[in-house]
Amino acid sequence: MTKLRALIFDVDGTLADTEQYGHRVAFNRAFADAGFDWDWSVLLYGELLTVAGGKERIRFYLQQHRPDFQPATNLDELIAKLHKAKTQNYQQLVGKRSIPLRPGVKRLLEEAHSQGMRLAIATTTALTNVTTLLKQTLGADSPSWFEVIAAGDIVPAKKPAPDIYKYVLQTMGLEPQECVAIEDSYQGLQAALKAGIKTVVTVNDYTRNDDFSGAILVLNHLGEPEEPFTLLAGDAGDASYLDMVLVNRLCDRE
Ligand code: XBP
Ligand code: MG
Repeated sequence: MTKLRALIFDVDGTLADTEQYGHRVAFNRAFADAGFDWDWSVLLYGELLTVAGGKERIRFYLQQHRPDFQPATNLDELIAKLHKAKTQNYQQLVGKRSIPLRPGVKRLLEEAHSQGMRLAIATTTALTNVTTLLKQTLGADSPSWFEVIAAGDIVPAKKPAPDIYKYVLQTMGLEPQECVAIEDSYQGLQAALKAGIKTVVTVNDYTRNDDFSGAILVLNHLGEPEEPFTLLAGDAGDASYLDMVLVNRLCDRE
């Protein structure tokens, strides 16, 4: 039996549905402002999400969908410029409080924080995107609830590589079996599993058909007392929402 010492959260798609309503919209605005007619539809963005990281995603799009595109300047510089503009657009969108947290996220984070549970974030997106979302949804001091916010280019290999999770474990001085991760996608699950961390998955519209083999629990969302989750895989006992009692129970399982 291993004692739970930390909860590690993914951000995009897990804390909030930021992909469809935040990142995708921010990319499209950056493209239009730069004079490109590239429009990432909701459907196309689902395909592009197989590549984690905004800069990596733009490069993948050009290779797959605009093979004849000839940049006027250096391609790396163009991608960096577009991504910078996209990050600014994203800040504006999230700053307007237009993207709410998913069911159960605020409740679970507040419960964990009030119990003194160690918390961390392991995400592919830029640090500034994470802190803006946290402040807007959980309050100005909420970034300080997290001992480590591991984000963006802090590790060279993004999810599904395990590097971002290994970075969190190393920084916090924890063994993987002492932690539980919360993820929403195949790429995120693979990253956590390859780091040896038990993972709860909450699916969303972009990820509900992903392969979640190896997850300890798969839910439609974390659930609330008045809004029970739907169990998609795993054993949640008689629970109808994910609270610290259930997370501790999951961690105990070998
Ligand atoms: C989600 C991602 C990110 C964002 C874009 O990361 O794949 O690439 O879509 O972020 P996670 P940037 O689920 O790990 O939070 O443009 O800032 O790279
Ligand atoms: Mg995610």
